[in-house]
Amino acid sequence: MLNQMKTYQMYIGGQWVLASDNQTRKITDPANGNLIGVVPEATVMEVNEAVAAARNAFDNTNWGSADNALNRAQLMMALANKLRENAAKFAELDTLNCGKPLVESEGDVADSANCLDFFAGLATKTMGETVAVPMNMQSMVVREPIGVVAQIVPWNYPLLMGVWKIAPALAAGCTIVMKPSELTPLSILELAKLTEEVGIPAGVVNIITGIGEVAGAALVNHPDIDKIAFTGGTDTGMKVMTAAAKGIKNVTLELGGKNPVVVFADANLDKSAEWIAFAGMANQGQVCSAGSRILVEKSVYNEVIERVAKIVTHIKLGHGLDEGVRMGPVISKEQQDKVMSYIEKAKAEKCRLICGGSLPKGEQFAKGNFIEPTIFADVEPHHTLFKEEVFGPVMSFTSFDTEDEAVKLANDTEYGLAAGVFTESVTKAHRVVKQIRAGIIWVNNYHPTFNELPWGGYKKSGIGRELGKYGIEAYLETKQININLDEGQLGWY
Ligand code: TXE
Repeated sequence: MLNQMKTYQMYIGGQWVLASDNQTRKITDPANGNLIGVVPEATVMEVNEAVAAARNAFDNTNWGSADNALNRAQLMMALANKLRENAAKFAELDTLNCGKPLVESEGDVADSANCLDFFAGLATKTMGETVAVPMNMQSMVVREPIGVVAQIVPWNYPLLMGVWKIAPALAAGCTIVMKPSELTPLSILELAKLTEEVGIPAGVVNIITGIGEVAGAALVNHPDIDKIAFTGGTDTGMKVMTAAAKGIKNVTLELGGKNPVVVFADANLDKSAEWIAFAGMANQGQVCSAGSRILVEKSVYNEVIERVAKIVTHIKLGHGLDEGVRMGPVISKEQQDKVMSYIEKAKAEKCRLICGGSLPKGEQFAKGNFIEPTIFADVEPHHTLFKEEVFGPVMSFTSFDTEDEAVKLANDTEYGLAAGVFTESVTKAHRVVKQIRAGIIWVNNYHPTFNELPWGGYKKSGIGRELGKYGIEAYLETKQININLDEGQLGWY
């Protein structure tokens, strides 16, 4: 058990540093408000230093060269193994810092280590092509690392979202300046220590801690950044994309979702109900792919609500480190207020409250940002709850009559990240999957994802894909080379 509050430093150019003005930020446990760490609050000066260190490592060392690919792969596998050796510490730290149940953090740490191994495998498999062209030319296409990348990650998966970005960038041969969320920087700072221990060279991975409006904005606007990778809220994503546009920078965005889960009457309800509850309530609903809009065929509508509500009302709420807890607090008081304002709005708009809807009572919840897992029924497309991402433990239920109506409701959103379909009919499942405009679709399950597969959204859910072979693409440039095989003159002038 980590019970000692630690003071952290940022990692820039292989050095552990404080902010130049010595400003710090207190990091607290969202379950009880306890102080768990103090981190520097970066100024623009440290952002500039971190970018300079990354630029130097990219421009003046062989880190990104093809000669070094095997070394990069080996370093990444060493990092994966170090992470596994320290898995218990990392899981506990993420639970303390962001509130999620320990079983979820343990899964995140295991996924993070596997993600490093997966991309280590790709580090030595960057391949171009030769292309048959006219004019007696030998033409080829080669792939090269994109350069210095700015990576900005949110607080809902502090370690995993960081590794999803660090791993493909390292494999491609890029150098990195990462800014974790100001709310959850601890596990990424601990990971930086491991990068140092395994011998990833100074300047390749740089971590700055600070707020979005200062450190994040300075980073994405920095002229020496070649690419920005961002995961976070849609409004912030727009700002990041604006900065990318001003600098003509390559950008990938992983933003929000208002993800539909379509439940047909022929679904196996014994098996489906738990997946549906998990879709909406995992990680306190603070998941970009959370299945928060449950669309149910009318003949089983009440039965599905009843079954899911029964599961949800029995979720054990508490500190994520406590035995059996499956729901912790939301990340902050601000997030708690935001979620509660959505609950109040749903009540005011006359959505039917099935369960939850309040802050839980009891001494153990008094100092944390807990919210009762909440379900509303009879939520219509014009209701706020149907349209806006809540990012909290709140699910809405809506009924439909026909398959066409189900597809229409599923696509009635500005987002397109994920969706679920529950049916025992394989043909129906395929028909519906084909028509839903989303980047990830689960059939008869929800949430499992794999390092081998692309992750990202349609519509306002983002641009580009992380993970899989698609994930490394985001960190590679493409170069056309034409070699003249003709010995003669050009003969143009
Ligand atoms: O996220 P922000 P917030 C959604 C969710 C949530 C809402 C707001 O709906 O309620 O976003 O959360 C950095 N330039 N998601 O405000 O601000 C910031 O420091 C550069 C969905 O906490 O998007 C942090 O590191 N960077 C999401 C990161 O952006 C800036 C996960 C994300 O924070 C910046 C989290 C700026 N101007 C929230 N301003 C998902 N897709 O999973 C902030 N940041």
